[in-house]
Amino acid sequence: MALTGKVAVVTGASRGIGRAIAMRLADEGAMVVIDHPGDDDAADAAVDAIRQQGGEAIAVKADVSSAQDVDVLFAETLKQYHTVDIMVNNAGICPFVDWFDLTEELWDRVHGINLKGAFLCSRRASTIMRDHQHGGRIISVSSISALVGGGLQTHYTPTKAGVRSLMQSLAIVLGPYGITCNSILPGSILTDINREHYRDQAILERDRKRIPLGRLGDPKDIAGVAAFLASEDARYITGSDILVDGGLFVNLQ
Ligand code: NAD
Ligand code: RM4
Repeated sequence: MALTGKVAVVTGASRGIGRAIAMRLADEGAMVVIDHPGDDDAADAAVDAIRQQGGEAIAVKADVSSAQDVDVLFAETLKQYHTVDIMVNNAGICPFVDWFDLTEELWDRVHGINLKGAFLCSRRASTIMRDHQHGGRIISVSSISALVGGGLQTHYTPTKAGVRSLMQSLAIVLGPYGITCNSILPGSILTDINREHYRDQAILERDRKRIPLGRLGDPKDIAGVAAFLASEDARYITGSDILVDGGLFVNLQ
């Protein structure tokens, strides 16, 4: 119970990696705000699952790419739990698309959710942490895609590099306030974001074989790292990132 009494906001937490992070932070004693973009049933189910384990959580509907919605997210958080100690920027989308079919509208939507969303939430959370003078943790779910390209992800990889870079710059700005800012770089984790892509067994098998640990990741593989970065044990880590990819990145030759 490393996080007893802490308040955590996790974006895009009704499913996948965000849900696993929310569950794990709640297991560690945190009160968790489950942000979702209108995924009411899944968000309510995540809240129920946390409460059944004796934890504390609420769900708030807010599209992270909208400044107004983000204001609602933090107003609800303050109303219910009075502060924010841990901000997890997790919400993200990646509709796999050929470069020549990529539209300006899709480019803007992916940037709005993945990168601007992290900006809006980090700005609000860090302002509260600074004003309440208790420090804090900002943890962003970037990606291995911050380090390498993706042929069907030309709109997406720049957002993940951007999120990682945002955490590096914020580490400098927010260090004096006792706020650490770090990124997690997951490799390939089987979730809704890539389920359709991996329906092609040939692609699934090709990617699995590239991973030295022999399997795609599970959301829980990421949740444990988020809990560590949120904990007191990670107090001297900032501006850093942790690659959680089963060895995929180093397997080049
Ligand atoms: P997912 O599709 O299961 O989860 C994405 C979540 O983001 C969903 O809960 C969705 O409702 C939410 N979301 C979408 N648009 C939103 C919006 N406008 N406002 C708020 N929430 C919104 O996929 P996932 O794999 O769990 O993805 C979570 C994060 O992990 C993403 O940022 C993704 O880029 C990153 N990531 C995933 C992988 C992977 O292989 N699955 C690898 C690296 C990084
Ligand atoms: C990740 C990474 C994964 C992919 C998801 C959608 O950042 O590129 O391989 O499955 O995005």
